[in-house]
Amino acid sequence: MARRWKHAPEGSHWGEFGPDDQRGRMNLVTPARVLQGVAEVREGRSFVLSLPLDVPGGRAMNPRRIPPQRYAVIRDGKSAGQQGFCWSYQDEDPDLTDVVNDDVVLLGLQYSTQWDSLAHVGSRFDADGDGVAEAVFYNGFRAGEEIRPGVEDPTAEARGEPHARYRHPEAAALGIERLAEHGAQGRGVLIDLEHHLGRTRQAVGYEQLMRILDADGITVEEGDMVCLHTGFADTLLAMNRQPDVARLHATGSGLDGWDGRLLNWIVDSRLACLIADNPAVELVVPKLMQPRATGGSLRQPRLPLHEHCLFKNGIHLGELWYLTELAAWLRAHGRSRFLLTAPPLRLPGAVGSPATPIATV
Ligand code: UVW
Repeated sequence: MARRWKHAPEGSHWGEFGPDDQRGRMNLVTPARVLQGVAEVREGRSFVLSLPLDVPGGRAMNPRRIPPQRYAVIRDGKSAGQQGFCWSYQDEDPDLTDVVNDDVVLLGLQYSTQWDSLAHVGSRFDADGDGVAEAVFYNGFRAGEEIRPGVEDPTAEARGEPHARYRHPEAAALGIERLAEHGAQGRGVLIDLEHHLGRTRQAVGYEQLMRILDADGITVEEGDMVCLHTGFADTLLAMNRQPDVARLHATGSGLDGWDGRLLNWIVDSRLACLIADNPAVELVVPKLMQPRATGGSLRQPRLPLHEHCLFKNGIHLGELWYLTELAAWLRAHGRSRFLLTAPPLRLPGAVGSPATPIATV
């Protein structure tokens, strides 16, 4: 396939794994790196790194995202648990003893513990050099072409289902199934920001991160799946599905996406992906934004780390993971590495996915 860009964005590495690559830096998690992860398994003990998927609770934390709504499958007027076994819509066989439960869920795929695919955040960028900025994603895949918006259903809002306005949104490129097909298994490395910084909200830049890595004797190597523990998810979980948004806005650190040295380190360290127990890995604080007025309009991302990772460098982001128990165990045992197994749903075209990641030590 011809290259789909003439200009790559500044600071990007489009084409690093080939012009058609859709896996990004997860390519660095090779079989040899998986074996390094397996070598970290010494106790056979596992930690689940997911929140219950109905946390945070409600829509206060992010009104765009809907909590799971589960429905029982009703067949022939019988609810789940009352139904017998049948393969089709034919009558059930009264001589069979099985009773069956099925259910259906409507769930924002990025409501709780999640992966962001490379189709989640792109940028308005003039990739083909014709002077017109278009919505473009990693490796030049375009919205409206490879990444399709789905079919508009203008009646959705009137029906009280605003989330259904665009039916079957489809990412024909860069969908989350690309990560699932990799397996998302490798060596995890946990950086315990909370241990050093507490749970007060602060933006962590390059200098501070390097001090923490030095203090804890951590080296991030090529292909590592890097997890940042801030304590945010633990505070959220304790709120028991009634999130106190004002308190959460004051809780937990995040990376400073405006720190160029930090962004360079993310690329130069050759880490494979970045994961945090907070909502965005980076700290989204308006006062950190440094608007450049261009003809009266702002030309900058709201989420600079998302732009740098997902759009420019093919680095998947994991958010709202639950890392507290793992962090405590690793510290008590003088360790920071583990085997991480974290496949997303193999749901073709999805731009994000819930996950139930497992750390094994
Ligand atoms: C946005 O809200 C854009 O995304 P995320 O969940 O990745 O922080």
